[in-house]
Amino acid sequence: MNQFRPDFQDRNFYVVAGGHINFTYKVVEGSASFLLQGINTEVFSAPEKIFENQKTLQEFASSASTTSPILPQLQSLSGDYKVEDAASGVWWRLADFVEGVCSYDFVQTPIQSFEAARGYGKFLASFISLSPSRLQETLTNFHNPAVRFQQLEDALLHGKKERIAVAKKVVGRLKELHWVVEKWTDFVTSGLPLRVCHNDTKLSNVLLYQKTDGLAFVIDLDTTMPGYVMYDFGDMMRSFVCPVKENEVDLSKIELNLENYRAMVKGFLQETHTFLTQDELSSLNFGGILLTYLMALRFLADFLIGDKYYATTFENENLARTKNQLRRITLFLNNSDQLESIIQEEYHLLK
Ligand code: GN1
Ligand code: MG
Repeated sequence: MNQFRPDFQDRNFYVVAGGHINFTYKVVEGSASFLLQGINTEVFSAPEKIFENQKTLQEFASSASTTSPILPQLQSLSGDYKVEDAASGVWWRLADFVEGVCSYDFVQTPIQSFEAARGYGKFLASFISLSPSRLQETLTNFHNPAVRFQQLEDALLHGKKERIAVAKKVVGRLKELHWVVEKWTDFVTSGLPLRVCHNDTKLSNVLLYQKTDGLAFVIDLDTTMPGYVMYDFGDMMRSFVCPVKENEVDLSKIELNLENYRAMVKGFLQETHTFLTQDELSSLNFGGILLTYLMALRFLADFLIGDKYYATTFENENLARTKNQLRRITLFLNNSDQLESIIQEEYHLLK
């Protein structure tokens, strides 16, 4: 903290829980408070790329005419957006702590869905004229389902025997869904444009004002890199549309809330309809299936190798997360016509 701000006598640190990957603290200095975050370098083996991207995005946002919803990071005393602690190898970043905002694990009202989706739409819109090639790939093959499927195959070969036995049925279902990998290949080879994507558009990465549920900021730019619009729409669909947490074990509680879905589509398209191509528009719902499938593959592979990536708080949590994602996929597939019509209806209202 002293390398971001001059030494302060009465500084207090509080742990902020939430993300699966990085570690976050609220730091209070008298009447000022900050959000201090340490990057997990086991996941991000080249953290410098995150900071280069942050700088590129922040500089672009401050010079562009469209306002970006990103939460700016603060410079250290040496003028960087980071402080590297050589002893522990941890890279730190700091932002102002915004009072009166919060994030949610699942959508409670259509307004939250609309506002959060508007945030991610605004994010895409605000970087639409920044060439994606200006950004570094912070994690390679992050949303590549062929690679994620292979990671599951590897986990089935080298993972924990007793866990592989417990997950047999779930593995079978994931293999049945392998067509998602082929469909992804068709989409990306058909010439979808690369965009500056956020790539981690779960609900909790948007801050909303507590009192009004209005959009405040889009956070967590660790995975902002070149991608397809279907990734950002898809991860929203995965996390916004079923009103339960992603580790809910009671699958009967996982339902599709079409009102929240429509609000999400409305909010997202309001900000993006001017530039989305027809191909992008027709890829959106597939994005929901793709991103949910990716997470199912990743949670299960992690379960099989012993929970090395995603922090867990109860036994077999990563298996529960996988089953939860599979239930969502079934709902998306069973309601695909309706989901598609909602996109078309909302798009035509704006055109
Ligand atoms: C991780 O960093 P966090 O907790 O927002 C993951 C995402 C997953 C998400 C599932 C770098 O996000 O891809 O969708 O968990 N981020 C990384 O909750 O792997
Ligand atoms: Mg993240």
